[in-house]
Amino acid sequence: MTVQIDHALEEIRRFRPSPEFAAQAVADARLYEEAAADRLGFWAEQARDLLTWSTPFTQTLDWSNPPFAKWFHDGELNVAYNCLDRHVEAGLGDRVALHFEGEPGDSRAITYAELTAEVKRAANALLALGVAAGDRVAIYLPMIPEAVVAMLACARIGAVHSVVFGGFSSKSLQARIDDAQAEVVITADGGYRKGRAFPLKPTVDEAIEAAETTVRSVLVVNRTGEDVAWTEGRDVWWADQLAAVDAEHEAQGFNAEQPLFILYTSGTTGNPKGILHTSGGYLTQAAFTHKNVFDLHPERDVYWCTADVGWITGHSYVVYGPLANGATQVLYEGTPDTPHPGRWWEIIEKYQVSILYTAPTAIRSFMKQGRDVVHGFNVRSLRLLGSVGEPINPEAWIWYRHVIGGGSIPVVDTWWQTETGAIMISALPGITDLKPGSAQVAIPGISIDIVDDDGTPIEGEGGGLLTITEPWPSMLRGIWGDPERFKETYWEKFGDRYFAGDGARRDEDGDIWLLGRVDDVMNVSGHRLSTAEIESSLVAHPWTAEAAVVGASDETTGQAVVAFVILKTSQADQVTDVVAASDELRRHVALQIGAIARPRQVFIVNELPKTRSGKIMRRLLRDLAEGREIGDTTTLADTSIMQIISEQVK
Ligand code: 6R9
Repeated sequence: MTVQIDHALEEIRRFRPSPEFAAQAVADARLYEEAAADRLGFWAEQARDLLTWSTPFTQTLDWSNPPFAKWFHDGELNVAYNCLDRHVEAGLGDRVALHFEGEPGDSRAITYAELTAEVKRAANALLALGVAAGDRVAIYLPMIPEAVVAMLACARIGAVHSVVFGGFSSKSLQARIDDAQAEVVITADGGYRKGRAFPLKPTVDEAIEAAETTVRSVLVVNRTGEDVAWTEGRDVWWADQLAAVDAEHEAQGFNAEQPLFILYTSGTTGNPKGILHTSGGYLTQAAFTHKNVFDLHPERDVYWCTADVGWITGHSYVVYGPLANGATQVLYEGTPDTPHPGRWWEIIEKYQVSILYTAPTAIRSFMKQGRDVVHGFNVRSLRLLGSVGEPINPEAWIWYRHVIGGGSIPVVDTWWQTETGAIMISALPGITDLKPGSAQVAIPGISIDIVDDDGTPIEGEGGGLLTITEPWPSMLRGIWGDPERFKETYWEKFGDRYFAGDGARRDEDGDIWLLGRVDDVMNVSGHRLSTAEIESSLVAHPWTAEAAVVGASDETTGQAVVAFVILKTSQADQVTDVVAASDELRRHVALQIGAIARPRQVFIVNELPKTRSGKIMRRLLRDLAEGREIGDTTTLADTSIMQIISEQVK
């Protein structure tokens, strides 16, 4: 039997690139032709054009032992040299690399020359602590410049960093230290979040205490100045250690397949997976997509990606892509609403940010507040907007373009994963006609296919499973220490192609629409319904700011759609009768996509359960909708949320 995901939501709005934008665009439509004519030749050319190699490669791809790929593997390069020294050597040392904005309002500009000098010292500091190429270093820091410095210092000496998000618990940190056997940890006394200093060092102490791995050294950045406990012989202040070592460090080339980092991503079941990325291919695709998808003009743009370096988006689009391209960017430590709800727009005005890359969850929370908050600031410096992390509802896309973008600038929705390392599906601004809600097209050199459960490509517009049919430069090279799990998770289902775990469909123009995680697909009376379309329909109602839908078991239909909806602040006061409101929203969905998708129940709530990177955790809502005990909530940003929602739903 072939099972497909049904689709019904139509979106007909289209936005042509303006002639002015197209005339100055970095991307060129010929990229698609070149990649189609000679895919490997295309990537080899990008690797040579965008990066500096200490030993040129002669072979592009070695796929003799699938699914273990090697890209450019007889070449050598130094990733940190590519992100730093070569820009200074090219006379760009005075260009600002980072405009750092601390949450309490402290700020500093760091040029490429300064960042290079700092990374050289940090590299020497790590060497002095006995860190050698291939060793793993755990990084547990707030969003401060030292996080970028620490990552690049590891890269510079061929050590493998494992960045652990500063909001994770000591238990998560301990598990990651042990899995990678990291013997050195880089942390800070603390950081600032939501108007308060929060401690980090005690969490590290606890994690090390519980860990099986013996952590030799802990480098501690002084950020908040709070008192910290100190283990003599193990703990060292970052500033002291950097001051004590030589200022000069010459970057040595490493093999293109030298491991660069491990980043843990939580699967739906089992332990988090340590996703392994290597050097040459990763940096090639990060730099290529950063330049072309964001239309980067490094000499005049100010770029801001709001992701934390603890996520893949922070790795590829705060650290490696932008710095390899010599970009000037904003690095912000805190939350969007501290000390006031317009903080982001204030930062954009202050630094004249021209490119903004953020997540739908943030856009929807601004939609909830209303446009007045944005209109208090001048954000007219923006000329390109990007989205990542979840499907962006067409209505949120329109809001982003109109309210933030002033109605005329491109919005690019970028689909990719921790595992893919860099953007895989996105419009290219200036070339692609934009469609709100669709991630649109595979980037040049990437081969995407949508198939049914048997792996048969889907003809027409039906929804199916998203797969990647050819190896790509920034693909994960494996799961740290677990090659079997790597094969099982991503390759076993179809044998010869990568299974992403997302539902997707292609429309009549060939544009790709992401439908949500396959695990979240609902089966109502034999129809497979995706979460994304019903959620987008709910968000298209003028009352709604945000929505999550799940399938709950149902005696007559197998599963029934249950929706959880957050109303816009401006509406919340007016909607007093929740029963009538929920009827109205149910009717709206039935009208927009059909009776089959009509939610059995719509609950009006104030919050939705989200991961720390802002993705909705539907699994927990399913538990609630089916009256089960709520499952594991440890990855929630706020673990009390489910309690609050349960009470509201009662
Ligand atoms: C970069 C990142 C990956 C999962 C992915 C998909 C979802 C990311 C998306 C998107 C629809 C987009 N996702 N971008 N869904 N449209 N533009 O988020 O990596 O944290 O590993 O998550 O996120 O479900 O499979 P990661």
